[in-house]
Amino acid sequence: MSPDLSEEKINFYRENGYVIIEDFLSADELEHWRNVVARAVGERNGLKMPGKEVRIGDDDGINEDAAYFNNVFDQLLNLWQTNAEMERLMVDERIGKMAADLAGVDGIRIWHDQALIKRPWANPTSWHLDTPFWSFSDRRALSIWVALDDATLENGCLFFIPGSHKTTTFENAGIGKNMGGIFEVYPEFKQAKSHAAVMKAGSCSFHNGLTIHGAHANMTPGFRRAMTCAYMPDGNRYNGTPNILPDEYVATLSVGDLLDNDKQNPLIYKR
Ligand SMILES: O=C(O)CCC(=O)C(=O)O
Ligand SMILES: [Fe+2]
Repeated sequence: MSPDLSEEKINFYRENGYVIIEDFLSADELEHWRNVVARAVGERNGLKMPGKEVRIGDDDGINEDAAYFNNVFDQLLNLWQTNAEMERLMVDERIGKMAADLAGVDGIRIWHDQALIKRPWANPTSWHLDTPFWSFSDRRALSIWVALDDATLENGCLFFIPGSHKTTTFENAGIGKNMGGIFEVYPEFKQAKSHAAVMKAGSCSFHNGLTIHGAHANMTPGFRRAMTCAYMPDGNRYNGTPNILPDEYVATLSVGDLLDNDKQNPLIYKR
């Protein structure tokens, strides 16, 4: 893994709101990431995130929408908090530097990591924005998405609407059943052409949290595994949305407070 991004990659990201880095991981690194993800996910016994008693598939029976969402992907958050090997992968300063260079910021904190595993025949991930879900509001926030399997048109690769990050706001459509719901929020993109982020295993993409993105259904009997991490530029303040913050931490926060708790949001890179 090299932390140095070319000027061309950075410019592409700024212009389009996403960029693909081919061969981000070497073959050995990919093997290690796959093993760590498998171990970290296995240890959870279906627990989605530390601090909240929600298990994968728990709410399947509640209604049809929950059952649909549960078959978009298995989503396990903040694996870095429950697995030491995952923590080592996620706090890697080299990745922090890449994120900081792309975002054009001086410091990067982990917002949350997540393994996103599309099972065989999984539902599509409807078009959405990320940042509006989060507890801070920063147009520069971004995520890395590392392909642990080849991400193909058949098994559910990501798609982006190039340039959408420049004008979207913090209004969102949920990741529900309506694949194109976001285009009712942003009708100016109804005619936009999407870009399919087909990637080999070990490659990654970075995307701005305000870039409209989604993913295909998995039309194959194989898995489409991804390890992702969302990043908050250092210096952000609480906007009143609890998102994934533990209840005890939220109870101590007022709107406008600095989000600088290293146990929850470690600073992984500082210029
Ligand atoms: O992997 C997917 O299907 C969706 C990923 C996504 O929305 C994200 O990483 O922000
Ligand atoms: Fe997303």
